[in-house]
Amino acid sequence: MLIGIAGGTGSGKSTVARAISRHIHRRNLAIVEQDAYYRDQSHLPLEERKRVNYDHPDAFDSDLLYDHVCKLLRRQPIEKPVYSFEQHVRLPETVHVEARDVIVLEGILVLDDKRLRDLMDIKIYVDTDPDVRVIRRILRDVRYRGRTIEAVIHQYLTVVRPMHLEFVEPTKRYADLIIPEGGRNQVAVDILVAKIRSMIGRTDSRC
Ligand code: UZR
Ligand code: MG
Repeated sequence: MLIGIAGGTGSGKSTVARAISRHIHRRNLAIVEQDAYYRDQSHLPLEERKRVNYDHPDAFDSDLLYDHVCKLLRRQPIEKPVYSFEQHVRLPETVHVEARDVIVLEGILVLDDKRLRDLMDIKIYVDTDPDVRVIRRILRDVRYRGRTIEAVIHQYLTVVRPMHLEFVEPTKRYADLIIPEGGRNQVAVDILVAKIRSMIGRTDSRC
């Protein structure tokens, strides 16, 4: 089965995915991050790479992501790309991911692609207030993605926010479930875990 988890930057998508994975055995669950499928920008000089719009659906290699999700659902392993947020490039190494009963696909725009939506058994939108999201985003990008506070705020106001309103937020309408506050919402995580447990072992083929 495929579970899609969408939501704005800093909403807690990865945290929900990790919270689920703590309760489901590793042999039954694999997590795929849409972030890993950012297009390689190595053909551009570094200064230009920084100006690419990474919050637009075109920033992702959607065909490769769709192909990999299909492979996993067909019980074939994939080599998941590794993306560098510092360099804005796809790194030479990959991560081997084995097919599992449950595939969790998380990322800002996973509900934007109709092909992916049609494969999903459960569509989730993590809905967290924008002030909380932007604070989390500043802390994360400064700590882990080598940015300055000024750069994060500038990018947020000029690109991240408008793209969120245009492309991310509208996909909420496709969600089966809207989870407020992400991974700290223990009730939502418990309900999802119970649902997933009840579906493990079920097989069908869609692609
Ligand atoms: P999440 N992103 C970068 O900052 N640099 C890149 O090279 C690629 C992506 C950001 C992207 C988006 N936007 O808001 C965020 N910008 O990663 C999505 N600007 O990741 O959902 O984990 O926040
Ligand atoms: Mg994340």
